[in-house]
Order: sequence, then structure tokens, then C-alpha cells
Amino acid sequence: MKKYTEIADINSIPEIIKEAIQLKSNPFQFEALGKHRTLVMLFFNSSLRTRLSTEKAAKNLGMYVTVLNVNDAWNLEYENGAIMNLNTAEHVKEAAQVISQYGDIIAIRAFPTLKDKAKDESEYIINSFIKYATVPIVSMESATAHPLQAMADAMTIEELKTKKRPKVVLTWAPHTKVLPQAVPNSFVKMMQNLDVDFSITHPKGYELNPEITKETPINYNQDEALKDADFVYAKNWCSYSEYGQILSTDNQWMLTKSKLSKAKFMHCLPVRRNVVVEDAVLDSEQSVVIQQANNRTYAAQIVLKKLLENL
Ligand code: SN0
Repeated sequence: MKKYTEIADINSIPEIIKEAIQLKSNPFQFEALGKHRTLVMLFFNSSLRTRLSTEKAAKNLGMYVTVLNVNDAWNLEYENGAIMNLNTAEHVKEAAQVISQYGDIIAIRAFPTLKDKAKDESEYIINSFIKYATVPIVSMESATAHPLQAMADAMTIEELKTKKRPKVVLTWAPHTKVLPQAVPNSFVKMMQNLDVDFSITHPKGYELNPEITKETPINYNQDEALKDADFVYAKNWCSYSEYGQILSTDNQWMLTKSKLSKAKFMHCLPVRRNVVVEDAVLDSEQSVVIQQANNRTYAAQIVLKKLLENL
């Protein structure tokens, strides 16, 4: 693997998920692999799980880790030929090459603006680093994708499924803030590659990018969609067609214990209690969100392992 910024960077998804689960049972078996190698993590946005689990993953492989909150550094310029007489102090061309000398792998978190669709879809931050860095790049959630989360999600389903082809439903849930489509986008792509009965439910107007959802069934009736589900993944996202808009805050879409029925509950966290999902779900045995978060370490670890092996 040369980089991990999208699901498509993986050769064989079922294979890598099995390897990640295997790593989890013996996390220190490759601790010599990362010796004298450094992971640099660049954060443009907040993080709890991603920062701690990715650092843990790197350390399990024997790596050093350096973290930079980029907002504490210089304001970066991305535009080619820009006359930098305003508030950007350093061009990403220099920054990416310089950081590549300090780290053997660079991991980046850069959320979308959710205002300018074309700019967000250009993935200009992560793509500039892919272009100008001389070391592999890992996405820790970009404008349109969160592939490490999706890998942890797939691991969790693989570990917990009780039938060969479980029914998995991604349901939109209400939220008071404008949130990205990155998590659902990557979850959809991951599910399309697994042997699962997968569908999406959301109110009209919340269709994700049709180039991502493709043939995946969409049901606008949540009750119908959730029937007999084995796994229910709840997540809020803002409208894609009316980009960055909140079209509904209808709390009828909040996930409740009765809607969940016998299914396992999944969410990437952080989650707004009693807005996205009610307490009774999160506090029940059916919630697997803590296990999902644990799997973030081994998802990151298998990705770092593949990249280290290719250095
Ligand atoms: C982010 C998102 O993409 O939805 C990160 C998820 C891993 N979530 C949020 O920004 C939630 C913020 C909030 O205020 O609830």
C-alpha cells in the first residue's frame, strides 16, 4: 500500500479485515517493524479517538509519534501561483516537503468547509499533501472520507455477526450542527465491498453523493428500513444536494430502543445523547460503540503496517 486516503487504496478488503482482527489478538508481534520510524500526525480539527488510537497503533508497531495541531502552526497556502501578501504564511509545497523529512508517514485530519462543495470535493488539503509530500499519506478523516473509521466498522461487524450475510442499515439521525458526509460515505463504500444485505434510510433531501451510493437501496421510511436489521449504524450528515444545509431536525428520526429491536447499535462517536440516539440504546448491551472505538487502533495499525512494509 502506498497511501490510505480512501477505501479503494486497499487491494483486498476481506483480507485486510481478517489481518486487522488477527493483529488485535497479538498487537506487539510487529514491534520491530516501526523501529526508528516516525509517524507525524497533522490535525486541522478536533479529535479524541483518532488521535489516541492512531498514536497507540504506531507505538504498537514500535514507531515514534509527533503530533501537530496545524492551527497552532503557520496558516498554509494551497493555491498555485498565489501572491501570498494576505494571511497565508507558508505554501503547502514547502510545508509538505519539510514535514516529509521529519516523518516517515504523515497522517492528516482535515474536515470540509461544508460551504463550498467544489472546494470540499477537490480534497485540496489532503491532495496537496499527497502531491508534495515524499512519504505516504494516511487520512484521519478528510472532507469526503473517513476510511480508518470504515475499516474499524467493518472489523466490528465481522467480529459480531451471527449469520453469513447480516442485514446492515445506515440511518440518518437528527443533529443541531452541520456535519460532514465523510463517515457515511466511507461506511457505504465499505459495505458495498462486503457480503452484507445493506441499505440506507434518511429523509428526502439527504441523499448522499449518488456516485458513492450507486445501486445501494434507499428507503425513506425508517421503520420499514430497520425491520429485521442485525446492525443499525446511526449518523447525522448535512444535505449533499442542498450542500451544507440542515433540512430536517425531526426528532422522529432519533434512534430509540424500540426501533432498534434486536439489532446491534453502531456509531463512530462522538454522539449527542437523546438527539441522535436515546440513552436506552447507548446504555444497553446492544450498543457496540465502545468496541468500534477500540477497533480504531487495529484499523490504524494494519494500515501503518502495510505502509511501513512498503517503505
Ligand atoms: C465529525 C463528523 O464527521 O461527523 C467527526 C466524526 C468522527 N463529528 C462531529 O463533528 C460531531 C460534532 C458535534 O458537535 O457533535
